[in-house]
Amino acid sequence: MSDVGTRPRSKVEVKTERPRLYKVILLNDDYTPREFVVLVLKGEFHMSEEQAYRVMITAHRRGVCVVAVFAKDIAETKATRATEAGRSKGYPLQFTTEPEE
Ligand code: TYC
Repeated sequence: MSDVGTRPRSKVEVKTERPRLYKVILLNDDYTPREFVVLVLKGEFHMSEEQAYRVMITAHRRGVCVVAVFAKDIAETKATRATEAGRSKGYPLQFTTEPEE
């Protein structure tokens, strides 16, 4: 018999890192109507009226509000679509993304 399988092997440790999540951030502006911001949040981020209103009013008062976190490509797609929804109506509404710590 050969010694196949009896020698100690050096183990290769495989570490998979969880992909980073990205925040979608809503920015305040002086022109987009509040109701329209709520509409976009409900449509693109599947929020209830109450959740959407809370996020909108937080951005209105503080300048920015985190809407939700997603994998990078999903966050970017949603931010682009939501920003485009405002643009198509002539509003300067903006959504950006940034990585979570
Ligand atoms: N500040 C806007 C207004 O007074 C409403 C608004 C809220 C716009 C939140 C953008 O992210 C925003 N009409």
